[in-house]
Amino acid sequence: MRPTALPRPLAATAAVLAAGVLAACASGPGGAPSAPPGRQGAPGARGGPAPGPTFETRNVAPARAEIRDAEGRTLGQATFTQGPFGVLVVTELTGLPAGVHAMHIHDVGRCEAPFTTAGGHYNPLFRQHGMLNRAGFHAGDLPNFTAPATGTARAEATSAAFQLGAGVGTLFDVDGSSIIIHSGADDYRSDPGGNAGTRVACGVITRSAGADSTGAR
Ligand SMILES: [Cu+2]
Repeated sequence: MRPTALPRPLAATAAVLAAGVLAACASGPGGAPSAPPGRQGAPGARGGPAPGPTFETRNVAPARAEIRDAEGRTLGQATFTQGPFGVLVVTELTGLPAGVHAMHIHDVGRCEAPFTTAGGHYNPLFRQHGMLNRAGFHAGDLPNFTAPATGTARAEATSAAFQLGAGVGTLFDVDGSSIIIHSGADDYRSDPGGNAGTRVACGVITRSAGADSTGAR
């Protein structure tokens, strides 16, 4: 299916909007967001028109991936929800080695250990890897997250660089897409993989039950 136009966020640099749960959140007394004096925004900005939605959400079903390690054990799942400004990705995993792990969307929806069948990072615009790379980034780039020594790792991120609907950046192109967890952290710079180590777990991204299988909206 051919896109009719390049969605604006795919050309933007600020695609990954939010990092994992362990990211610090600057806040002032009482938990209110703090801002330096005089930096609260341009005069008249408050109350101005909000930017319109970028993505169609009507009839765009959520998606999920069951994430398994190389021995076939299920570690958890990721869910994908299309919002008007990007996709919310929520991942919950147990049994990962403690520490910081990279997480990416990979190009092919096939997860046969050692997961090379998933291909490289999802990169429909042929960029280099990394949010900190001036020649970047891959649409499939996502923030690192931290797994605790015991218990469940939960990561939340949003991205406007891919979408669940039809068009440029759809996760449901002809060969599908997968989500991969790596043994180490992404350095956000090194092309093509972020120096993130081996692929420790993988899940094929599928539309949730009852969804329109064509991706049409
Ligand atoms: Cu990866």
